[in-house]
Amino acid sequence: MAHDQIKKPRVLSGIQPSGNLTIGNYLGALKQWVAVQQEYDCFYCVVDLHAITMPQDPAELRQKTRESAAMYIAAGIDPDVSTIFVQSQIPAHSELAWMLTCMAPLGWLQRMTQFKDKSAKQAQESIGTGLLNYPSLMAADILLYHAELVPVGDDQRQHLEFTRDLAQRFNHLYGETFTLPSVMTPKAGARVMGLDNPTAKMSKSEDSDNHAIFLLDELPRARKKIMRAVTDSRREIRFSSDPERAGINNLLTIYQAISGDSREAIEAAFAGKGYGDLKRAVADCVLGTLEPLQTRYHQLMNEAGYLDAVLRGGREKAAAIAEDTLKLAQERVGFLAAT
Ligand code: AQP
Repeated sequence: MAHDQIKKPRVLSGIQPSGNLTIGNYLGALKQWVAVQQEYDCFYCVVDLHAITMPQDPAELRQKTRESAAMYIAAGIDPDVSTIFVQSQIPAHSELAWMLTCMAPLGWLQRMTQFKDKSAKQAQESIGTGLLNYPSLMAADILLYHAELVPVGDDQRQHLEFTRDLAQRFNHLYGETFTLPSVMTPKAGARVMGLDNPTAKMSKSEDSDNHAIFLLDELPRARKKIMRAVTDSRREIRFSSDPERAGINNLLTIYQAISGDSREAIEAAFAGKGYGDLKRAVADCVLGTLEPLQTRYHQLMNEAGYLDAVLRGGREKAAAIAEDTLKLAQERVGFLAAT
């Protein structure tokens, strides 16, 4: 077999179009996606079915779905190399998710940190059961493509464990069907914290002015947010796991994730300097990332028909694989095939 015909192992990951993408989404997910796209056969989806586990405005959801796909490309995903698609356009995701939901133990789902955090913010009677079943849908996304690797931020590790457990359960009950995926998280930037509250994860749907750097923030605004980031009353610039130093640690981590420098080199570079110097340096490297990304984003949003063509091609390619896996799973479970 010629070298270029050897099948590459597969990668799958996605981001919810539940708001504007943040520097957390970029450092935790997108940057890793770009890094693996030559080595793996990558499938990147905009997970709109996941987004509706929380209330969404329909027009805004449609708009954010397009914007997210465009942001994948602007961040460096090459649609000629990787497959980009919209989750809800492939019904196999919902169909396999139902089968997996039926075999997902309630106790496993109730233990998920994301469910506990997000449900705690709502009145009990208004929590949609989709929020509880979110990990079963995520398992379906991954298992449909026999993905071997799933590049995500730290907050999704638990859902990956759940996916492996559920795949094992299915394989045990019905015979070898699914590939067990491994998680991949970045060395730095796996959990970017809120600038206004560095003990909470930076989230795109958090409703607070100085919380997140959005990838489409105007550059002066992004700089201002960093200069206003919550720190502490000490002076030393060092990486630390002390919760009281979470603000400085977060800024250093963002700097490390973007610069690629070692912790030792960064601490040495900031020795004897003040928090203002650190903030200015973080702002410079964040803006250095945002500027080219925003230019590419606006270019391709202005190119009529381009994004639709990418998503159409992605859907066709992804659907063929997903439908095959779904058919196999349906057969294993005992569904009567249509004739
Ligand atoms: N703060 C973060 N640091 C590092 N990685 C992060 N990710 C999210 N926030 C951070 C990673 O981005 C990918 C997409 O996440 P998602 O949109 O599917 O869901 P999420 O993890 O719940 O992200 P958000 O931004 O917090 O969304 P909302 O506010 O809608 O819940 C994942 O790989 C995630 O780990």
